[in-house]
This record gives sequence, C-alpha cells and structure tokens, in this order.
Amino acid sequence: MEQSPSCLKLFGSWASSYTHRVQLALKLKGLEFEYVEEDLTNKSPSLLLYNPVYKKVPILLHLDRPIIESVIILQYIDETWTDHPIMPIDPYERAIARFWCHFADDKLGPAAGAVFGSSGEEQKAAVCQVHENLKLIEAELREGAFKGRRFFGGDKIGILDIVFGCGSYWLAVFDEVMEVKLVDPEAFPLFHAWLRDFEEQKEVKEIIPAIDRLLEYARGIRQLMLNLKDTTSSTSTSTTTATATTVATNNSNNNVVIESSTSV
Ligand SMILES: N[C@@H](CCC(=O)N[C@@H](CS)C(=O)NCC(=O)O)C(=O)O
Repeated sequence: MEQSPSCLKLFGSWASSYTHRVQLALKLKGLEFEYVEEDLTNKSPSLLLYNPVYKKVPILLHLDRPIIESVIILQYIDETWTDHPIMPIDPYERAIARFWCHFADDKLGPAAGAVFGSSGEEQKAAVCQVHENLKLIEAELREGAFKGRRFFGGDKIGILDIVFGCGSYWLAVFDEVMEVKLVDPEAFPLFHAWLRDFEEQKEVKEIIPAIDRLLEYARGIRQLMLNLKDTTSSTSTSTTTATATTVATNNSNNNVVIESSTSV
C-alpha cells in the first residue's frame, strides 16, 4: 500500500519502549510517519480521543483511524505493508511468536517493573522473578522454539525481537540504577548475546535513546518514588508530592516502569 508521511501519525513518548516497538517496525518497513511526542502527565485531547479506554501511547493513526496497543499495531503494520515481513509465514510459528509477545507483556515486563518499584527483600524476590522469566527464554533459545537462530524471527529481526528487544535495554538501566544484575551473561549467555546483537542493528541504534538520558530519567523516577514513600505518612500537599503521586500512579500500572521495562 502506498503511504505518505501525512497518512501515518504516531503518538508516543520518548522513553516508552512500547513506542519504540512501533517506531522500529515502521523503520524496518521503510515507512515515513509524523511523530507526536505526548506529555503523559498532561495528555493531549487527541490522545484521550483516540485511546479513551486505556489513555496510553503508542497510538498509530493511519488515514485518520487510530490503532492502539503496541503488539496489535505491529501486526497491523505487517498486514498492511507486507514487504519486509516481521511476522512468520507459518501459522504455528505465528502462534508461537504471539505467545511469547504475550509473555513479554504479561510476565517479563511486570517482573522487571517490580524490581524498579521495590527495595530490600521485596526487590530480591522481584530480581528472582526476572531471572525465572529469562531462564524460560534462555531454554527456548538453547533447546526450544528458537534454537540455532540468530534472531527470534530467524535471520532477520521479527516481531518477537522487536517486543523483547525494545524493553530489554531497560534491564541494563535498572542494573545500574538499582545495583542489581538482571541479564547476567554467564547465566543467560544466549539471551545476552542476542540482546547485544539486536542493539547493534542500525535501525535499533537509531531508535533507542542514549543510555545517559535513560539513566537520568530512571534515576529521577526512582527518586520521586522514594520521596513518595517518605511522604505517604505525612499530610503534605506539596508540588513534589503531587508530582510523585502522578508518577507512582503510572508505576503501579507498570506504565512508566514498564515503559521502562517495556515500559518493559
Ligand atoms: N499495553 C500497552 C501499554 C502502553 C503503555 O503502558 N504506555 C505507557 C507509556 S510506556 C503510557 O502511555 N502510560 C500513560 C498512563 O498510563 O497514564 C501497549 O502495549 O501499547
């Protein structure tokens, strides 16, 4: 299908890994689009109009019709522009890819978000949970569905690479900010090698924000969360508390964090 920048508009947020998924898919397909940066603490009327149910980004507008939910958007893009496919051809392979996309959002992302949102013993348990999830992926790379492949999609980046990859770079950010070790190369050598390879791809490099910017962002949110914990027992109504509450509200929905993990 022919397209011009004006027929594709993406509403996103710069640190949102869900947004990065869509940006990467559009780039891999060679599609031009207009990008609209949303302030998630002050959502635009357009965002609320196009995604009244979840009120989240990303939203892809194609010929003025909104498509929401990043994995659904990826599939829409692939079905609409069939060059450079990101979904497998075989129905069984498609089912497997969809299953692991679901796993990324249902298990891995929330587990990583929990590491960021906790401390002490609670955080140790959350780190274990991330490791359990990574073990499952490592096993699939070693002996299972993805054995012997360079990427989850085969020789080229596919939907699952996009979904796992846009988010997994947050794990390194969490390692540094939280002083944990989530993607240990010795424990998860295949996943670790895949992630390095993914991050080296030209299109990926063009999309993932600079690590320093992500670190600063993550540190800021973490500080707000700690401030909030300190102030929950007081009746302060300061601006800081109000801001922290906004962020924490997002975090409790795994939004900012999972935007982090995955927004993860
Ligand atoms: N399941 C959604 C998640 C999207 C999401 O959580 N977006 C976050 C940014 S990363 C958001 O818009 N948060 C705003 C809010 O929850 O208020 C997807 O895959 O698109």
